[in-house]
Amino acid sequence: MTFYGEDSPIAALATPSGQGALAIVRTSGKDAVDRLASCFSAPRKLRTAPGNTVVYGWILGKNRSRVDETLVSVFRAPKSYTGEDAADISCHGGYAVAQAVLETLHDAGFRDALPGEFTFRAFMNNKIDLTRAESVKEIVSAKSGKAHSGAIRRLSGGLEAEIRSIKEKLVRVLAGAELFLDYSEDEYMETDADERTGSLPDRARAWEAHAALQDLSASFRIENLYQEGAFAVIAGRPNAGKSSLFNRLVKEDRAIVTETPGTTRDWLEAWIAIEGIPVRLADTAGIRDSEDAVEKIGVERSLDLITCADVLLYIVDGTTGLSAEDMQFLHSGAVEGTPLITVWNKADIAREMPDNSTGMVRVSAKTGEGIVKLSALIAEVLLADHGAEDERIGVASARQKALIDKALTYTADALAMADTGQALDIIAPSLREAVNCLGEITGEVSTTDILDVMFSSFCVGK
Ligand SMILES: Nc1nc2c(ncn2[C@@H]2O[C@H](COP(=O)(O)OP(=O)(O)OP(=O)(O)O)[C@@H](O)[C@H]2O)c(=O)[nH]1
Ligand SMILES: [Mg+2]
Repeated sequence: MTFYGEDSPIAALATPSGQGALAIVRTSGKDAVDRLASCFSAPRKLRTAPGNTVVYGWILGKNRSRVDETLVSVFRAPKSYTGEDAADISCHGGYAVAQAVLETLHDAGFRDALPGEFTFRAFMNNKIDLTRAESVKEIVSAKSGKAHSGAIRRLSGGLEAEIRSIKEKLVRVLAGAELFLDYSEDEYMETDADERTGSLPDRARAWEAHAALQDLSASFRIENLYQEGAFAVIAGRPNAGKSSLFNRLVKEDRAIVTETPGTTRDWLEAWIAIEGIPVRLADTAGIRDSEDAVEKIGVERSLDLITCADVLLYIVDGTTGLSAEDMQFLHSGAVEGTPLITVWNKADIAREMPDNSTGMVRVSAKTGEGIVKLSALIAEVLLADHGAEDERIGVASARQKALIDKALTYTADALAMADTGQALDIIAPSLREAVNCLGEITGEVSTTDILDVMFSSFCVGK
């Protein structure tokens, strides 16, 4: 059975399998370079290659048959991604070639890397902390520029530094409290009542840590929005122009558009980016009472989708204006609780919008008029009251968020106890728990179970 946490030589295809100019097979581990040399056309050159150099040669298979012509980048411990001796084999792209190289490596004593095992080793060898390890996964899966830049900030150590600084504050408060405890127990049995039960020394610093934790906790919603994206649903009466708007936003003729009301039955979806936010956009069947069995099911699906939406784009046909059915729907339970943008469509031929039209935007799916404004409004609604600050440090993984919230609760508990004059020996354990939670985020405090779960969600080769 293979498991994380040993240094045996491992290999994996680090690039997607499929046709391409090049593929990279990554190796790492004890004797990785020597083992690779045993199936390489220039073994001595490879074996003696210093770190950060590139060696040209052929990978040789059974009976020294040529498998592929390659360039091998050699890295020497501890100056490699994993902290071990490592080699990246740059071979020709294509499924068969990479597979043949991997099989040759198996014969030379390499085993397949587990998901995330290279990054796991980097963590174990103190090359990176856990926030940076997680950012590697986030970079690989980033769907938009904003998600990518947030992950890059974490990879550069921004989040690690912030967590360490909060932790340091709490440790100092805790140290002050412990000192006070020892001091009063040993020598000050006679301290006055207020000091003994008394307020936490250095309480202002604990409040600073509390505020910083609150900021980090709040950052999750936005970082997660850029990382995972949001769901936007286009809905409205038949013929309002939903499919036309969908096509306009997707910039492709995806949905069928006709002048016959009830054209869309099955809903359609596509990913688009709105101001850096990945958005899954759905076009749905027009909502109306219908006798048609198929259309009825379509309408039910539209209503189901609305309940999962992060934002609802309700399309109104601007040539007819808000109908009684529109009004009834917009004030019904179906919409309640879902952020709503009302889109006054067909601006090229429509009448004026009503006076009271806040949260309403005038567009033409046909000419593109108002689409920029609509996109801005969608971003505004999704970001809610959080501005999109470009340089902020944020939390993007649910694991980090849960630990920050735990640390926040413990800190708040400690502060509340201090407020009510509880004894320091009752307050101190809460602070210690908060410090432990923060240590778990960066990986100073970690159990193998957590690590296994975390790294197994990586892709192989990372
Ligand atoms: N002039 C004008 N016509 C539009 C505009 N948007 C849609 N239309 C027309 O309105 C008709 C209905 O458009 P669709 O996009 O199919 O409307 P829908 O809301 O998807 O309709 P259903 O799928 O039947 O619910 C078509 O004839 C479109 O060409 C617009 O901005 N301006
Ligand atoms: Mg349609």
